[in-house]
Amino acid sequence: IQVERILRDAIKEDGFKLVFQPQICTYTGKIVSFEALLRLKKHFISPDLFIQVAEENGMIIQIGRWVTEQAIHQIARWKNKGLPLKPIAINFSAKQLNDMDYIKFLEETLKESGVEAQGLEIEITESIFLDKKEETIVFLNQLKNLGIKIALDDFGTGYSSLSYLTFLPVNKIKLDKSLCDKFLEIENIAVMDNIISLAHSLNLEVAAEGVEDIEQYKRLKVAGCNYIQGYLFSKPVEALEAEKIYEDNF
Ligand code: G
Ligand code: G
Ligand code: MN
Ligand code: NA
Repeated sequence: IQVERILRDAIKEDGFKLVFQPQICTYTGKIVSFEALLRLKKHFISPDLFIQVAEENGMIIQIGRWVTEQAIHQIARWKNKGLPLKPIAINFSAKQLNDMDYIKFLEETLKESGVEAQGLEIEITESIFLDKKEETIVFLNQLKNLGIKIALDDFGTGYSSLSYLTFLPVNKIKLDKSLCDKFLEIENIAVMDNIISLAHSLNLEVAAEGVEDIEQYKRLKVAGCNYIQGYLFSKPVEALEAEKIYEDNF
């Protein structure tokens, strides 16, 4: 109930902010994109908790639109400063499928902001296929037709089989931190190699999340992992700091 009140206030009083974590290309060592992560300005409540509450009480619809709009505005600001386009990825909760006009809202916000669809990426998790498989595929195809890239987040934590990847309209998988950590153990390297080759054979790009360790990074690179994201390179940072990293990273 308390979290609910905090969220309600945050919606009314501009109490949210986005922080940005860079994703690095293992081949060039350069930043290719950022993931936007939601924070409460005035409270140290974990997003894991407040997102869950927002999903349960339906506030995620409004919050999800705010995140979408802010991410697009950030892309527009960077674009207007003459910085080269680096997409921003946002997290999309399964509950947001109930937002019937989301696609229209997205299209209009992109248009009003003068941002091309390639500037935005959307991260979904497998849980989105749990109850509404058909609807989800329709939704993902609408995003795809707009030119928005889709990433399957938290890969390796769920129940899904690799065969999912053959029919889902996704462009990228993001290997979950728990999976990447296991790759530090020698006996799991073959598993990592095979997941990455399989993804590549399906024309999917692969990002590794939660990379904190240089050895892990090197192994992921050898395995052909396209991108890494994690504290090794940067934690999620405020927009201005992201912009600084951005400029230093041409
Ligand atoms: O930094 P991290 O603690 O930000 O995020 C914790 C969890 O909250 C992750 O699973 C992340 O995907 C989720 N999350 C962070 N920001 C958002 C958001 O804007 N929307 C949704 N749906 N989930 C988010
Ligand atoms: O959206 P997703 O569920 O993938 O959220 C990513 C989560 O991982 C966020 O909570 C983010 O803050 C966190 N994170 C990003 N990099 C690292 C890292 O290197 N180590 C740890 N422990 N967490 C990370
Ligand atoms: Mn994510
Ligand atoms: Na993840």
